Amino acid sequence: MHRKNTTLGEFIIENQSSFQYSSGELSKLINAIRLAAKVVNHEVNKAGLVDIIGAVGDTNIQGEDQQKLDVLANEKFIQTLINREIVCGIASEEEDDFISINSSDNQHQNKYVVLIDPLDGSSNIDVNVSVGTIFSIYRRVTPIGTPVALKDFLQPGRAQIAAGYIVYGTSTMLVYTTGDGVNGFTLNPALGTFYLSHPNMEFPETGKIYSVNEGNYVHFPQGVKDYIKYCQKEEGDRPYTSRYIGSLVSDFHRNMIKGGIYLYPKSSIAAEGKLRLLYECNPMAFIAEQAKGKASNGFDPIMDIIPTELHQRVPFFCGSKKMVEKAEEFMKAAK
Ligand code: P6P
Repeated sequence: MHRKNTTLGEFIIENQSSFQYSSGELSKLINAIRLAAKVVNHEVNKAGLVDIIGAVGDTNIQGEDQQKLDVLANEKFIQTLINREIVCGIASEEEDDFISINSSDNQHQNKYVVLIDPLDGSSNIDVNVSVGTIFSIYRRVTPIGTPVALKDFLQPGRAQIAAGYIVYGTSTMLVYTTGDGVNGFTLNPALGTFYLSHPNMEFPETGKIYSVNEGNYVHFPQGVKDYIKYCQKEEGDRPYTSRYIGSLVSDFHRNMIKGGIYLYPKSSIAAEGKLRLLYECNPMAFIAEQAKGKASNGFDPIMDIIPTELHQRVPFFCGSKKMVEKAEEFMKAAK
């Protein structure tokens, strides 16, 4: 059991040896993410005070209006990771293609790639509702010493060596796993230090919260419609409560603490759903499974999907194990 109030820095050092690839580079990588999280947190917390709110007038490859904080968060995480000379490549929701990092003196010697959604839930920025950052870390599969390639990023979620998120909410938390459980650290803004506040986080096996954008109900597949009606039925432990923040990180975080399920299904208006496999669903699925929860596309585990494109989307069902399994039952029955 980890000691509460350990700082994130102490935790990384204390647990480095338990990580099978413990060469110190992963520790440096997590520390780089910690630094970038503090920088972005500072900007998010004062967004209303300076002219940083609002769209920059561009759209990203997703066709979504880029909010200024999206662009800033993207720049801060990329710059911090490049400066630390730990990764050989980065993919981001805000970048059309992956970034190959060839620091002059070490000629592609770094062995990790990072995939990020720098600011998830950005539609919430202008209305002061919590947003988040999601990250996913893999070892490269192409030879060290060569430029990173697309196949280094198109790895199934099972191959992740670490994943986590930062939620910029009433407090700022960094939650991550390296495959040995999930731990949550809360930032003390006065000290700029993350402290272990939520050791060994686990999803309750079931819960009473379902998170889905019911505005899309008429467009959902029959199995999803049937599951939503099941959640609303006066029977047994139901009706459940509907809670949908519009920020995956925030809905996921609340559901992991209280028990619940998050769904972003495919629909007649979103053929494969909205969420991106590589830098949203895979990292959240790694965390979910490490926290004894479950994550699927309604039928099969998210982390078993073999990626084909950098920004591909997948339907996403994630949360308390028994709730995801019940939703999958409805999906299979309606198939
Ligand atoms: P909708 C944010 O853009 C996001 O990717 C998730 O964080 C969030 O859960 C979802 O999209 C909200 O999408 O279509 O319900 O507004």
